[in-house]
Amino acid sequence: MVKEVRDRSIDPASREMLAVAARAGLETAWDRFEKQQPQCGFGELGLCCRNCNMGPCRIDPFGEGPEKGVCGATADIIVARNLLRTIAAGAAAHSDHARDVAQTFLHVSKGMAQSYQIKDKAKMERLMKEYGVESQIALAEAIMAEFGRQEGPIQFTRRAPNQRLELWQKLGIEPRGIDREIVEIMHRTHMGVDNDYVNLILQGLRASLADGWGGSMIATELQDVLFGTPAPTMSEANLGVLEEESVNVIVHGHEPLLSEMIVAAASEPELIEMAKKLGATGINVAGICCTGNEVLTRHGVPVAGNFLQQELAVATGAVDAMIVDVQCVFPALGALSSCYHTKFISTSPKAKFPGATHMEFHEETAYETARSIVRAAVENYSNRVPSKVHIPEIKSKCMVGFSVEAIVGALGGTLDPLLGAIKSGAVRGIGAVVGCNNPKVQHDYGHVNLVKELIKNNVLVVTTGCNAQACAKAGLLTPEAADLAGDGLKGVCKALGVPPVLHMGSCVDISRILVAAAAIANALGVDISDLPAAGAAPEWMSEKAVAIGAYVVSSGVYTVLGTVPPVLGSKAVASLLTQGAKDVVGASFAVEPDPFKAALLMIDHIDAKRNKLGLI
Ligand code: XCC
Ligand code: SF4
Repeated sequence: MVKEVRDRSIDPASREMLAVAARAGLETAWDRFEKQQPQCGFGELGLCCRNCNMGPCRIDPFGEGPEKGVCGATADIIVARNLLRTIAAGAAAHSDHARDVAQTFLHVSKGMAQSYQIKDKAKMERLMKEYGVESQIALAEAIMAEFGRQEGPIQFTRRAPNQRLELWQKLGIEPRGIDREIVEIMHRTHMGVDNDYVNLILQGLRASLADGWGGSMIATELQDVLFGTPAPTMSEANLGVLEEESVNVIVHGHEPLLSEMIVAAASEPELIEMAKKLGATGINVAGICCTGNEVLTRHGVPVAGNFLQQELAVATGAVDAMIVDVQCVFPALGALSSCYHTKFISTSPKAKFPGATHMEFHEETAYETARSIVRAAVENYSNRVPSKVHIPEIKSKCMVGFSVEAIVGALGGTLDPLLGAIKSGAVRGIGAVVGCNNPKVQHDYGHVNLVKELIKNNVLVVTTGCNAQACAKAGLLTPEAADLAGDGLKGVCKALGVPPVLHMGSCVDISRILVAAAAIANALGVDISDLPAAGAAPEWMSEKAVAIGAYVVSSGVYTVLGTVPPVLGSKAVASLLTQGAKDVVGASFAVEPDPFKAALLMIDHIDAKRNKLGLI
């Protein structure tokens, strides 16, 4: 049965475009999701294995069919191995992104990547101190070495509280080099290697820590060095940021190495002049997914939408170029773009798509390539079919750019006012709400309702990724949104002039949340797991989200998932993740699809931690 448009999304702009797409007979992720029903039960439970060619094997969850694979692997082993491979893929995605940024930073240090500069020198100098090196090149080399480090911990893990570090050491999960941990997952999940689900999961946690305190943190830090550390900025979000009279260029994907250059090229007078000659008023860049967050938080570039809106943006008929790099890009965009004049441009040698024009992007010639891409977009403006253009007149204002540095700045240079507010109870605790969209959940419903419920209960929310974009669209990222918060949080936000929901960046920037959590824990002299804080991913879908969930929990933060991970085929694994983990890493997962109930779980957890700290 085809769901009504209103059941698919709570976002009015998306509803409007879903109706437009339906009238035009276009297929979207929601339609394809329905065609997949019922989805494979073995897959949902994590019970199928194709790690060798004696298989594929699957375990009967009802205990009537096979209980073991051909090799003898049980449900526990298969579920754990599958989970580990998911973590490996997610950690690899973040970390390979980080590697590209680190490589660019290295080349900038050697004067080889002319399009890029150092934008935050002070931050670079802080990093040099942290690494104990004297030069920019030495810093770049030391960071590059983190990927292949065979022994010894990754430097940024030293930012964690001592109690946390000791715990990781005791458990044997202090991460070594990023590549090493990911390779070790692939080895240990190969047929006939690690067949102890607890031992397997510990390696999953170790690799995830190499992502959170390694790959993701490296990406964040070096992106700040190269492109500037975000500071509070106003912008707008939702499909209504597209402009009927302008050349609309969308950047979608994850790496600011590309989107930064596109933003710069789009402001070049010569290209703007060219657009004007073709009858446009100018060039309008807008973002989708995390590369959108990167240029939003650094330059105030508006956001066209989050993950599930990528097709809806094309369906406006007003996108002259959809420029993508890596991650979260639907291969469906090729066929869809061909129904419009939209030029779908892939840029990464790692990510090609059917139906895309490939304009490969290399750091040595970054700006020139960005220029030709923007030029192609401008030229394409004249191919627009006015009768096919439909832009919903819906957008919201948002205040973004809350890096840790910016938060400390807003607090007057120290965390003390925030600590004071937490101690007094004005701020009951901190909720980190992050993650994707997923057609299993009504679009943005989980995000917006969970966040609203938390702020109503005086929980200060920090957000990244597609949740941040959902919040932006729902108007929750404005100082005025403080009126939706409980009295305590409202007072704090009004005094500081900040929103009750702080946009901290893209998904790799969840590392900023780790840094903030570590700083707060250190200031209070406790472990991260003692903080009145909780995390949530109400609509998560990607493997990256699983890696994130794993490192957040391993760092000591209780985390509520809104969609069910494929682990229920093993009672042992499921209970280790939701119960046992508490005794191991001091935090665990919970699964709660209802955002109102999820908020209650988080608030109960926060209250319990407050009690333990002796705060009322
Ligand atoms: Fe992708 Fe980062 Fe998920 Fe959004 S939140 S759908 S991973 S863009 Ni990362
Ligand atoms: Fe089957 Fe074992 Fe091979 Fe997996 S590793 S496919 S369970 S025989």
